[in-house]
Amino acid sequence: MKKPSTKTLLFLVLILGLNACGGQPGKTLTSKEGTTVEYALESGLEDGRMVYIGVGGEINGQTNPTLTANVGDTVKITLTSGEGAEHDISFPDFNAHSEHVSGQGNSTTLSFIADGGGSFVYFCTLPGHREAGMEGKFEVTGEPKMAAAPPESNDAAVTPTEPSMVMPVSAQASASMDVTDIVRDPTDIPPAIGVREPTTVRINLESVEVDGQLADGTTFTYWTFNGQVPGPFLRVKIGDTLEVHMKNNTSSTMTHSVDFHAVTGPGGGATMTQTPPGQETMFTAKALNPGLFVYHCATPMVADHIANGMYGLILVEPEGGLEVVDREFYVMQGEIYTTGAFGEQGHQMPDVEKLLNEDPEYFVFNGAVGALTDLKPLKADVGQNVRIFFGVGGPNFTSSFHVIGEIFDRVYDNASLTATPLTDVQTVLVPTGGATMVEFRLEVPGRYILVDHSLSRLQRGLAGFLVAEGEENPEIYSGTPTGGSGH
Ligand SMILES: [Cu+2]
Repeated sequence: MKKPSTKTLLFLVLILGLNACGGQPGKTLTSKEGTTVEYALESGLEDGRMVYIGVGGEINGQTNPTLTANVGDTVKITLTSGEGAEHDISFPDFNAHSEHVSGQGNSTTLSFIADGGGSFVYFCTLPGHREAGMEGKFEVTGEPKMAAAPPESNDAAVTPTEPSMVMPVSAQASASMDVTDIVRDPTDIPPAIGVREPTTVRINLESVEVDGQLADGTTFTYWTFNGQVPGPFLRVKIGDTLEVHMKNNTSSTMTHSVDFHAVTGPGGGATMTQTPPGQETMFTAKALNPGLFVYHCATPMVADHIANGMYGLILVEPEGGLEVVDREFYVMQGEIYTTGAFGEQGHQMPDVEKLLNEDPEYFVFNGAVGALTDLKPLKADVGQNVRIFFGVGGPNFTSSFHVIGEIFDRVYDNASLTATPLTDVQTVLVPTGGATMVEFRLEVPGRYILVDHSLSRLQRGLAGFLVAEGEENPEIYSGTPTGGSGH
């Protein structure tokens, strides 16, 4: 964090001093008598974007209204959280930053002096919010703002994306946080449905923002469905009606929602589930197509919500259900974009710049480094038939899914459960927001490693173990171990 320069301090002292004694703000900073201009803004969602909406006066109802003032004016901004999510407003050229505000109807005010003319911007500094649309213009009429006026004049590196300006308040609480296990157990799958009449299935989702372990000594604030990554594995049958109840935990800072790829209708549910903290929404939809589908949060910036952990799979069983196997596993791949480099210790903040540049620090199965190796490896016995439901949350990277030392006997490519499966496949390509279903029989005991065969990602945390126990099978595999993957 930058230390304030002498000029900054002088500037602040001037403002504070003037305010304290009820003087005329701006008088000593400009040659012109200042007046006070007041604006009220409310945060909201509009056409899938996060925006500021003008309240009252000329800007009433306008989206990201252009705010105006004259040099020397005192500008007073009241920001209200219209939809309940956490926001702020910042005028970086004037070193003016509001407090964070959250909870529907709560407000914060910000006052500063427009100490120079020109065309400027204001925006929300919460990660991703500016990119999602919360940005407007601030026009000041009068003498151009001098280079000497802003305190950062001798440092050209100050930009709106400076980390210190996008650091949410929660970062300060990292030392005392509770760290939760956010890893979804790969065996956490509801039982098969098989043959039954279509019915209405209630689905309860709750978005929860939780500090979890990303890697050894490293934590991250995840945004989750039901507290873990991926979200719960949902299992319904073709013809069922989904009754989706979407709750957003009262402790959330963001609005969240859900888009089901299994749903037919605009938004896949996202248009009916934009849910502010502490509220609940609902929609129903009929499962028309069988398959294995991704669901994810679809609140702007969607990529940000996905990167932070908001994705899961829903299986729509075809008529008659799936063939019975001995073991089923649930695995999803995603990337995480942190301010610190891979392996950096302590609490990590999301990095929107890296997200937009598609430059992740971590690649993970089931939410965290070590999730499916040290913490919750897949386990089965030799002779068993294994099925893996594999999906990619992303948000940006496809997977070349491969199990080292195994061959997929059957691949339900692109998770199509009605097409004839591919047979005898080594590696399967899975798109972001897509899935696959693979099946194979375990013949030889040992440790098989789940990877994305874009293998640099192993170095960024992406690996899982499938441990097969049972009798050696020298007819199929034998020799003297020398090390290497799998042994
Ligand atoms: Cu979300």
